[in-house]
Amino acid sequence: MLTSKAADTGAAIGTVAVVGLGYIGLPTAAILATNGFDVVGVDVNPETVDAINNGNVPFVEPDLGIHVAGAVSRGKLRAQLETPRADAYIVAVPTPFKADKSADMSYIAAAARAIAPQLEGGELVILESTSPPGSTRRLAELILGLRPDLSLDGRDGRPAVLVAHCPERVLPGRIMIELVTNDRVVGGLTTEAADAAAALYGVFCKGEIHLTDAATAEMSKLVENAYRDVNIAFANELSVISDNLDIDVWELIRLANHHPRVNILQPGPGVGGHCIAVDPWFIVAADPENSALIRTAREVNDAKPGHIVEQVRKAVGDDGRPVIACLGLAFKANIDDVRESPAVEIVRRVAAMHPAADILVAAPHKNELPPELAAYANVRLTETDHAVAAARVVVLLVDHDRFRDIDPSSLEGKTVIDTRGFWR
Ligand code: SAJ
Repeated sequence: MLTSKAADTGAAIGTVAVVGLGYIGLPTAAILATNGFDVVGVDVNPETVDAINNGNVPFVEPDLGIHVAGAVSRGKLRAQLETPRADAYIVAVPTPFKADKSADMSYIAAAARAIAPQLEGGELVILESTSPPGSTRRLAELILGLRPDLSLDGRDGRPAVLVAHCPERVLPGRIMIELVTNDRVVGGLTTEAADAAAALYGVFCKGEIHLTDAATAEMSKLVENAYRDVNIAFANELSVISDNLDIDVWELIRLANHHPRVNILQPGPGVGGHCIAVDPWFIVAADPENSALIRTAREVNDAKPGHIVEQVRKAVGDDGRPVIACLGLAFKANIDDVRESPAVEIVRRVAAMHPAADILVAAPHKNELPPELAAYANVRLTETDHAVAAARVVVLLVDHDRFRDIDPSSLEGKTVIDTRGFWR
């Protein structure tokens, strides 16, 4: 495998358009602007565009606000609804899954349709969105279908558009650090495209940049997240077995991890977020017959919220009007992202199961309930201390730092369901 640190060639690119200003696109736009590029961020949401142009970040991510505010005030970053002409395009739009768990490629297709008319030849188009194998080639085919005057390699005298995949690998909550420090995998449809993309990332990425073909780069991202999903599923399966055997799973894992070659992850209420809970399905969809382990891990993790709901049902018992505190909604600690969050799913199912209950939700990073919970009259967003004080059953769903302030004595006499081993 080739390794590139060719940061200098990134200088050929002046303007970068980042299409999709979400959890990945906006940090990438901000870091490029901080490193001297003229960056135009594109998003379909006018509120996102307005927020960014005012120097604000429409979601919680440490240190991102400083980068965005600084870049906007220096005139290096602006946001708009229309896709502009640029030297390089980075596509960071969502790839949700459809009802059959296959990838919804419509956002990528829309980005391709918006980019195609702007191209003159010589541009670099990078797909960052996590995508099933073959997606980068499909993106290129879409563009070239609309622009038969262009090519991927300059053959037949048609100017080349360089197309590559560079999957993001940053951890929410540490995005601004990991954008710089993580290694990156860059897969080109041509070696020229891979080199050009590596040069662009090399401007701000201090990790190694590993070059490969586009399909391998696509698969490597999916495999990383499937690897983690399988390992979390192992921990979650252990937690259910341990509950049935009346064993403390946290103690069990702590002891097992003293073995030099064992490193079991932590059980929780389930696996959320838009990555680990989604990406493994793209592998399953690509080869259903040979992905039994990956599919089963997804099923084990998706079943974990049901196990917690059952614990709540037992804790409530025959109390006709229970007060239940649910602490946290995000898919993990110290962020506000509730996409695929098992915490939201658990609260929703508890609300449906106990219509007469008073369900007090404490979510320190949110000032309103997500729509799927706002629909329930028995669910209210409230202060953490009030929720804990009023409830008989306390369900810890997310290990936010804020919950460390809860006075342990306020939990006395209550049934505590600690899905994260937070109070061990
Ligand atoms: N979780 C557990 N137990 C654990 C670790 C995690 O239950 O021991 C749960 C979390 O609570 C959360 C879910 O798993 O609900 C996912 O959290 P995470 O911290 O493992 O990962 P993400 O989704 O925030 O970010 C992942 C990262 N991928 C890997 O670590 C392989 C990140 O590097 C990727 O960039 C990101 O997915 C992505 O965008 O794909």
